[in-house]
Amino acid sequence: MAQRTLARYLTEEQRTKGTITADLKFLIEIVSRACQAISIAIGKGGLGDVLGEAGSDNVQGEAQKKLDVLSNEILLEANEWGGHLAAMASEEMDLPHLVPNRFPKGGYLLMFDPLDGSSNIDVNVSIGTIFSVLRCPEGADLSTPEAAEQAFLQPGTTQVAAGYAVYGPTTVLVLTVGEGVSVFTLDREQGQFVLTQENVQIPADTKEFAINMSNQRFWEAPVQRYVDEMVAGKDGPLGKDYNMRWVASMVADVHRIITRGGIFMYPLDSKMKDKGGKLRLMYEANPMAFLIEQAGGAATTGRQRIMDLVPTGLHQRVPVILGSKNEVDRVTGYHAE
Ligand code: AHM
Ligand code: MG
Repeated sequence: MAQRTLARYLTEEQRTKGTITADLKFLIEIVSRACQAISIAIGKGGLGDVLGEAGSDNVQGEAQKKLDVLSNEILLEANEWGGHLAAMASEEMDLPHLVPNRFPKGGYLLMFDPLDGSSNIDVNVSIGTIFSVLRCPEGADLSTPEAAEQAFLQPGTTQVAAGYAVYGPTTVLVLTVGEGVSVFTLDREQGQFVLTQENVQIPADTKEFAINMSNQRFWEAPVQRYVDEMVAGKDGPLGKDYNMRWVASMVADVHRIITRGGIFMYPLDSKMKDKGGKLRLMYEANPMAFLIEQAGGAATTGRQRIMDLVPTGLHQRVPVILGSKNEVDRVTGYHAE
């Protein structure tokens, strides 16, 4: 059987399921091309002028790395001319980026975290790109970037596609268009993403958890209880030994869960309570929740399904608990008690 490149896969899906429009297909292909370009830039490492600080801060007051800025530019430039988008929004930009007037406009909105896992860039650990696609509402005001923000504030359930790329030992692209989850691996010789796994299913049970343990003293009681129970292992109430992993790149931690199950938590904690959490709803939590649910897992804030949240701001932060269904249900249940 012929290799199923991403382009071929999308065309076949378009023909058989009708869920993918020509514009959405084009959009996903363009994003994948941008991810290839980012992968090449990252691969230069110390040989290119790509590592280190950019000398600027993003809207959330975080220092931007050169690769954060470069990845953002690559995604913007790749996507703005094609006629498939109404606007884009990014972790690295305060306000939405409108499609310049000299280019045609389309019906989709694209959001991204251009380079997730910034603290891992300079130490040669896996990092990635996360993206989410929405339909632009009819009659949305796109006259100014300020006005355009409103069009993006839709719950995660309205996403038409979501995915991430992980730049690790291999570069993979993981995608959902709402019909399950597929994994593509970058064939560097061909310069193409090739389908390597379809219908990904996350096991409902797991013995592996991911959380930044250094925040333990700041967590709420339900998370304290759950982690205590896991750490107690075979002798505790859960009756099994657990293993812990924390890459500190959400893309890499989520990819491990997509591959072999597990639970990932960046819960609410007392030191960031006023911010709402650490991770961003629109371009981190929602796309990952969509992928995880499409692979049979669950994603909540501890109190609510992530994709049901009605957003109030482009850069809104939320607590995130996602992964193997039975474990996510357990800790979400502890919050309800
Ligand atoms: P970033 O988008 O600025 O890279 O921040 C998000 C990252 C996630 O990828 C990761 O799960 C988390 O922050 C790690 O946080 P910590 O450094 O507290 O462990
Ligand atoms: Mg991020």
